[in-house]
Amino acid sequence: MNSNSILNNKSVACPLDCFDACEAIYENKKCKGNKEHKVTNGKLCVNFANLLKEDFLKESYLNPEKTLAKNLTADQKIKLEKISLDKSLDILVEKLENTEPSKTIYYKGSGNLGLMQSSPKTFFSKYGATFTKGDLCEGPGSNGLNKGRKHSSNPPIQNLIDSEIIIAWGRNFSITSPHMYNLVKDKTFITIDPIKTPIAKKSELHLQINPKTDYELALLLTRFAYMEDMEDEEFIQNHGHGADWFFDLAKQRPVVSYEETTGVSLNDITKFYELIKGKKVSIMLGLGVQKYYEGSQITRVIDSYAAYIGLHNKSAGGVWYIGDSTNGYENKFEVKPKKTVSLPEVDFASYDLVFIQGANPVVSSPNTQRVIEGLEKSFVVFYGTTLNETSRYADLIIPSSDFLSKKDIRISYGHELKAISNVVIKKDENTISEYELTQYLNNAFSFEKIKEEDEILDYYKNARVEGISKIETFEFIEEIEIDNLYESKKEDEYYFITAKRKENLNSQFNSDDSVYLHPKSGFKTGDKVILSSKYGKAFFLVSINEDIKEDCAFCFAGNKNSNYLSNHKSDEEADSAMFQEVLIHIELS
Ligand SMILES: Nc1nc2c(c(=O)[nH]1)N[C@H]1C(S)=C(S)[C@@H](COP(=O)(O)OP(=O)(O)OC[C@H]3O[C@@H](n4cnc5c(=O)[nH]c(N)nc54)[C@H](O)[C@@H]3O)O[C@H]1N2
Ligand SMILES: Nc1nc2c(c(=O)[nH]1)N[C@H]1C(S)=C(S)[C@@H](COP(=O)(O)OP(=O)(O)OC[C@H]3O[C@@H](n4cnc5c(=O)[nH]c(N)nc54)[C@H](O)[C@@H]3O)O[C@H]1N2
Ligand code: SF4
Ligand SMILES: [Mo]
Repeated sequence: MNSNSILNNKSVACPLDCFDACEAIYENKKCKGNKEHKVTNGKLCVNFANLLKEDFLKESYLNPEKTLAKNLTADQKIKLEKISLDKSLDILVEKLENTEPSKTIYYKGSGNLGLMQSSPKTFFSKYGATFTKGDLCEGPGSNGLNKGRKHSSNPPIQNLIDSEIIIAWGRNFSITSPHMYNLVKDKTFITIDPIKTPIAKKSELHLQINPKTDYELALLLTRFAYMEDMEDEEFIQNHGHGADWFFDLAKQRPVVSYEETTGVSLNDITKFYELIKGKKVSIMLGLGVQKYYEGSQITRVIDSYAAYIGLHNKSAGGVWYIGDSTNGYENKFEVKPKKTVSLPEVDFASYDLVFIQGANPVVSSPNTQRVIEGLEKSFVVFYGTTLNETSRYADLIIPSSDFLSKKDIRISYGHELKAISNVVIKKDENTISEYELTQYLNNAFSFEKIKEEDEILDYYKNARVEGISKIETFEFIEEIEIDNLYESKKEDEYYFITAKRKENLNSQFNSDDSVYLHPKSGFKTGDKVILSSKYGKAFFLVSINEDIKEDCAFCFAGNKNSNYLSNHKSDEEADSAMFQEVLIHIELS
């Protein structure tokens, strides 16, 4: 807990969806990174700077022709109808009153990760709206961790700082958590990734694995761990269930057979053990391993490997993922929605009223064509801080107050420090915060009000959460059933990889819309191509890059066209997206 920030009423939490959850200090009309916040360590990043430059929404609009684009031309602007905030709220209430509640969908994204973003849930649940379940992000992986050890919390940040070797496994560590990386940048790194990412280039060893073969690599590593006498008997005896079964899985195939399927040489596995043997090891696990149908199983195999070599419950090292940041806290926004649908599978067309908060599904959700067709067929309310590709399809646009003018608190999915947000700029009277909107709607429907904002925030500020990463019992995975993409992939098909980019935060800020291919693809930089999959197709400009694995096509997350290709079905267990469970074709356009 960062006690300094509680006293300092000029602190501001970065609201962006990022592991670091930094805290800034607002002084003389400027934000500076808080030096007292251990992870922020006095620095902010390019995305925070982008956020400060945003053209925040200050007006409500009706959009009769659904033509409100991000960069409005003069012509388009004329078609928009500016209305007062009061009018927009009246329309919202009237729409809610005249819609059968279960035909209203409450769709919340992760444009702002402050806890107060959850307050509208309390209204929509009492009202009876359909909610989403699962996510576009970490769902399968969290589910896999939960199945093995009943939680998905990260160890304390000090464990990372005290480790000697850090394995970035399907995680773009230096880009997606730049401040956490800064705390440990002088350690020895190993990277497991099909792409030569910046962290791969800084690593002692890069295992350039074939996509969706991480569970095979984990089994191979388990085999070697046994040969190296590295199993942690103490942990297995005291906390483990099914370690023998798990080891049997690892023994089922000849060791050499893994070389071809994973693309990792046995030589490199030997090097891997030379590096980690006798060392304090951390695994920074990322989204990359689990963007697949069996993402939960894959993650659980990796975590079982980590348990086998004894990374859990130690005073240094451990396994980090997108941690469950709310673990150990009471939920002040507890809701029991009557009806839920899986987030990636939402069919907007089947709702009469769509309420979108803090999200940009036209870019972020899989199967863009399907998303757009759905939005065109229903009445869409967009509640956000900026216009985006989704607000173009909104009938009603309601501006949310920006992060500098509403109170909030962030707890992080990367570490245990909190960041507190105070009101440092007076809010624009034409905007409304999530908390205010909730109270307004509760009032309009004569529902019970939620607690005072300060009371909610004080609870989160003062609550102390400790010892949540301890693993009491560990259930090793005992059975694996995974369909390999390499078995269905035809010669002329590509794996489709997407990963985050330094200069943008998911769909926020400017995107890079190219497709990156290896020189051996035969395409040239500047070629115009059509990428197609079972789910859709789109045009891209090619950029040739040696860092991409040969049979992979790579796009940065936030690319405006990439989700035309992705699979909108849910993964096997977590109602979540599986962006990479797809194979694609490329042709010149
Ligand atoms: N700058 C910046 N930071 C961000 C974000 C951002 O948009 N921009 N987004 C934030 C959000 S919402 C999240 S959830 C986190 C996510 O943070 P990360 O987990 O780091 O997410 P990705 O960038 O998707 O990184 C996934 C990595 O996995 C690799 N990969 C892909 N397929 C496979 C595979 O089959 N096996 C293996 N081993 N690797 C694979 C990719 O090449 C990529 O390097 O980052 C957060 N931080
Ligand atoms: N192909 C592919 N697709 C992906 C990913 C990938 O790796 N590959 N990554 C996925 C991941 S990990 C994630 S987390 C999702 C993220 O996808 P989304 O949940 O759609 O998040 P953002 O793109 O950040 O959407 C942000 C929108 O939220 C609004 N917003 C910002 N701040 C506030 C606020 O304070 N209040 C309100 N009401 N609105 C606000 C802004 O208008 C902004 O346009 O994308 C997913 N999509
Ligand atoms: S590193 Fe992440 S949390 Fe920190 S300022 Fe940048 S976007 Fe915000
Ligand atoms: Mo995410």
